[in-house]
Amino acid sequence: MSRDAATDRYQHYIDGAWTDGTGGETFESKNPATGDPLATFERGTEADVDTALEAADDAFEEWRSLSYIDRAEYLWEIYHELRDRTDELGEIVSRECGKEISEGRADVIEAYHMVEWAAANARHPHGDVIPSEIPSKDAYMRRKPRGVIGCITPWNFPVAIPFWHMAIALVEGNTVVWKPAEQTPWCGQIIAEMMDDAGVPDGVFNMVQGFGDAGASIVDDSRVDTVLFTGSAEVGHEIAGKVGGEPGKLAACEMGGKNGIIVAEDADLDIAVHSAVMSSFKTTGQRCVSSERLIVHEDVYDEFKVRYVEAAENVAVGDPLDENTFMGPAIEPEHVEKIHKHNELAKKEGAEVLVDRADLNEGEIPDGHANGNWVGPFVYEIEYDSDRRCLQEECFGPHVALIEYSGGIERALEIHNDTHYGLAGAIISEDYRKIHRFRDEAEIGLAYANLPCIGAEVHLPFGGVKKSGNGYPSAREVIEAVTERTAFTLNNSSDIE
Ligand code: TXE
Repeated sequence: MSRDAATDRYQHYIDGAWTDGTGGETFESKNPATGDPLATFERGTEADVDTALEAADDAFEEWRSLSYIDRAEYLWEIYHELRDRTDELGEIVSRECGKEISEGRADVIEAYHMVEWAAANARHPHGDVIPSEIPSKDAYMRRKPRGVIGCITPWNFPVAIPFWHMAIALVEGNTVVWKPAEQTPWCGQIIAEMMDDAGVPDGVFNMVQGFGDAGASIVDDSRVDTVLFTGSAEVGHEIAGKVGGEPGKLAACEMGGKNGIIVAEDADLDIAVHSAVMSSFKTTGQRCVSSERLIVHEDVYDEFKVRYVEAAENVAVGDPLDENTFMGPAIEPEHVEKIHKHNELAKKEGAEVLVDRADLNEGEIPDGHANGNWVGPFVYEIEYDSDRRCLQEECFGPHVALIEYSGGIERALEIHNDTHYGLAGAIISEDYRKIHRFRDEAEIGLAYANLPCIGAEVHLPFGGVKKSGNGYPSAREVIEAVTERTAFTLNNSSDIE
């Protein structure tokens, strides 16, 4: 049973069993749109992580000895479950992390795309046959699982990102200890129930609920062979630093960005406004690929500004369960405070405010939702200056700067690349030469042209450069982080060398 009926707490899932933690402490998951508690969860400790790691370590040899196809069978079960329950789970995502309902469903859809890709991959060749320098020799590369994978995930894609981490890791023959984000333990609970229902063997998948201290216990343990992390740059850099000092251990960390969209002088402004609105306000700006800098050529600046401002004034903020809502609440009260601080910082640094719905307009908060974490669009124009913190620091909210540029694509790229981050960016242009220069010279891992800068396809790499990424914990590139490579050479002749 997943919930202790006597205490009404949801438990950890360790070694194939639902279990109370050792610490005796609990925490609540809350609905960001109402502030209402949703459920109570055990708070994991170092001792709970230790038990989970022991189970994962013990289960590894047997799990790795199964064929890829047999391991994938468990994931096919989960794939069908995710597909069949998309509407129900999408609503849970929406209720627990405040995403618009369509985005809640999209989170589940992305999860089953990942599971499908990972499970189908079991039927693909694993490794490379490589011609040897000597004709009588065969040479090839084989992949092997690394062992125990520690997965630490954020709240903003509470179903998709865990599967981005875990689906490939499991099919490749690794075992997993996962800590969901403390803001979205209910989604964690449901994923653990699916693993249990699918009959994943004991110890192969383990979930410990809790906070950063439980995450740190996973990172610090020598039984963990790879850490997969998605979250803040602060924590990601700390993890990469710690793991970097341990030979044989790997960390793949995907962090945030200060993403930009370039609107060139030849842009189709319908595409430009649509892309900018989608990239800055969907999921309340709380995506690692959300765009907070719009870099617009002087020839189209005034028209773009008028149209974008009008769109931002009209973005429908409201109950995430209402299909007409474009933008729901922020994740938690502390995050609303953080967003306000970023808005204030921009003002202090000379921003000309164009839209300030941060406190929302009279009557915008839906009935019965007064205690939600509400915050609306904040748009400003500002002269570009590299030293302005508001143009460098990620807000992770509906906070957007308009920057006018003159000159060619070189100037736009110079501004675009002038941040410590390097996750995602887009160009809106009808000129393929500018688009190709952007593709080649933008210092980012995810580049979009004539599209909102928000898409992810699981069979493409997903990750960043500079401060945004250190390895790829997401989508297909996870294979590199969860497998070892053996270069094998066989002598087919009887010659002795
Ligand atoms: O992230 P954290 P938070 C960014 C965004 C946001 C900020 C903070 O800027 O405002 O991060 O979000 C676990 N060792 N992104 O607080 O703290 C933690 O329990 C090991 C970008 O949610 O990094 C959670 O499970 N683990 C991002 C996970 O790390 C630790 C999505 C992420 O938490 C830990 C989310 C530690 N010392 C936030 N401390 C994106 N790329 O989309 C915390 N954790």
